Amino acid sequence: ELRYPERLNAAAELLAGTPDDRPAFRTADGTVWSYGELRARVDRLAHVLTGELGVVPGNRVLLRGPTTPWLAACWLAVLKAGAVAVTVLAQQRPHELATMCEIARVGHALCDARAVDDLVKADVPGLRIVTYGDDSPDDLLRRPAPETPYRAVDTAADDVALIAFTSGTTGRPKGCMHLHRDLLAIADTFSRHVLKPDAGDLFAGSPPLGFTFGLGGLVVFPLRAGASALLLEEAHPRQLLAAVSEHRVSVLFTAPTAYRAMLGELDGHDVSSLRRCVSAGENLPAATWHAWRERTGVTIINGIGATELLHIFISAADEAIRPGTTGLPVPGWQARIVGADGREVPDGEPGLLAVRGPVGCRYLADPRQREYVRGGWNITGDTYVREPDGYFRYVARADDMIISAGYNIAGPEVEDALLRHPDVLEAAVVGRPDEDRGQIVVAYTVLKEGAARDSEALRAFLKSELAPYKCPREFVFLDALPRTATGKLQRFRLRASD
Ligand code: 3SK
Repeated sequence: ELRYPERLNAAAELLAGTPDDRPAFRTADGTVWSYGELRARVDRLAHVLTGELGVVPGNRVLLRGPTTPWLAACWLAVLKAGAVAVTVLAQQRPHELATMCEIARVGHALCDARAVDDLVKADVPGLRIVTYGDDSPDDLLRRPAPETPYRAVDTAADDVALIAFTSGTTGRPKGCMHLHRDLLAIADTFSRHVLKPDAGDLFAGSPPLGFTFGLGGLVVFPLRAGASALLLEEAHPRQLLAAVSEHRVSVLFTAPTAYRAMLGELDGHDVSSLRRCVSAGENLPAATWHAWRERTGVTIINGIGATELLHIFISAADEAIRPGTTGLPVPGWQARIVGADGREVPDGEPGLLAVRGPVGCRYLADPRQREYVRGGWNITGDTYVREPDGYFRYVARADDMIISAGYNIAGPEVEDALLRHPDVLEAAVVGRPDEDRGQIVVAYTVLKEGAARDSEALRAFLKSELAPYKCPREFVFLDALPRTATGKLQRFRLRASD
């Protein structure tokens, strides 16, 4: 069991201990911030926040900008000052920002000057916006402040440190409150026991810091291990590969789609520095896992996480990996499969994934809390099976099961089969209402460059891979699949497009 002192400031903890001259953050253009420089900059920012800006413990401060060391430093400074960081994504539009500011009662915003227009358009009453990075005299980073160390506010381990928003794949955003101790707990469970980083590691990845997958993988885990992170403003698959080769990245965080896209671009890139590749955000098909291992020699660490639970709670590494499954509960976490009545279902049968551990879901003023937390267990909304050997295998999002002519069909199983076809780059399979069968299976695919749009060939291929009732009745070819700002597939948009 994890034990933390009653008084705890997560930012102070993450910044403590590593020698001043060790590298903390790097950027693609070769800039390096040492731990000493990071500490000094965080302290300056914390002085500005609590001095000139009048931020007091408990105030909510919105952070918005591309993934840069300054954004990470602002996040640490907000926590060090005892305030609550409210993280959002650079892609979120004015009305979404306005809703999140209203829900979280945000009073201040620290915003990269390049991302400020939409925040201004959000027109949030009483919001004080301070920009950084425009080199103007009132640039946050040029404001006068003492150069002296800033003494971290004496927060309780149970004080809220972070409000992270999740919109799921649709609906009004939900603010998830996370405590100072939660931020250390994700490092002391998943990172410590599965990732096992050391001080020599260089982390990089595509998820932004406004998504807790990125905040954990690119800030919390490297700092907790005294390691460093390469923070990339642009992290599409091609840029990720270039960064891995050029900077010798050893720990990579990204999503299954990016691993598939990188497979098509590996030639000419030296990825021999990669030691750990983490995949989350969506289910990782076994075909992608095998293809990546064949080409790079690295076994991807699959994982399932949630904004509600901050980071990954089921995963496996090294010889414990079973491709096609997500893995086992991360040490410190418990997981089981339950029916709609909350009772455990036998191994091998699908049901709802229920988990509990050191971090729990705490929605900010949202009645959906009652649906997510039932009887002390967090119900993530995923349908899973626990195999007799204890491994957890993803089936579908609970509301994405297709029922056709009385058969239960998991869209992801059909997608996995499609992804085994050499021409298919991406696939999404949904149910479309049908008078006779209730629903029919429809496959949306994105083909690899140059491949012919041949639905008969795909149909014939699937017939050799799947029981006939699972085979799609219709195929639709798209240039790209609809995704959320965090990269999650929006199946509801495909269903609505019929
Ligand atoms: O939402 C997710 O998929 C996720 C995955 C890993 C870590 C954190 C999150 C929110």
